[in-house]
Amino acid sequence: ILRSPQALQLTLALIKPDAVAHPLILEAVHQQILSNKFLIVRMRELLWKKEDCQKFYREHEGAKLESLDSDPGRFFYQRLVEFMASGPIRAYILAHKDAIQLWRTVMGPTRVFRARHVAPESIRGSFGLTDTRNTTHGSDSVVSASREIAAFFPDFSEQHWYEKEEPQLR
Ligand code: RTP
Ligand code: MG
Repeated sequence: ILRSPQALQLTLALIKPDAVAHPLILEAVHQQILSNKFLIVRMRELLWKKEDCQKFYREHEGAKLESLDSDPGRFFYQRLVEFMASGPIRAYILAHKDAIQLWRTVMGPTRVFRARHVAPESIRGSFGLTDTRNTTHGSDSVVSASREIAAFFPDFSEQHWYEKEEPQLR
């Protein structure tokens, strides 16, 4: 296998508490990862601390915590943080050609009614409950993928992985 970011891009995928809580849905999402031929580079299950969750989404959205109350675009922020810290989540580092875009396509649109309408076979179209409880997360760019991977896997070195580690399908 040719090992380079061009051939094999990395992304961070999360399975959110709504899906981890339901064994059949958790298994179905995991099967989507396998059937789309992602390499599972790392995987862990954890209960997210609320502070880490706030930090993750604050950086992600580029919004300051203090300004959230006055920003109507962020009305769901508090709800999202409470939800993401409400139960176990599963984090993956996934590798594939164009992994970031592929995983977002496999997830489907963020909003549940849109997902059911335009991508009923997608993960969110199949299992999404609400716009907040929408089963999965995926990085949206190379820059956010690096930051998000570091947030969940602080010991992981991209460079080491590309140069030294044998890819394994797990
Ligand atoms: P994600 O970051 O989770 O992969 O999804 P995304 O890019 O498609 O969505 P984004 O706009 O970045 O929003 C991040 C997460 O916020 C929750 N959300 N809730 N109206 C709502 O209640 C609402 N809108 C967004 C979702 O859980 C979304 O995944
Ligand atoms: Mg996003």
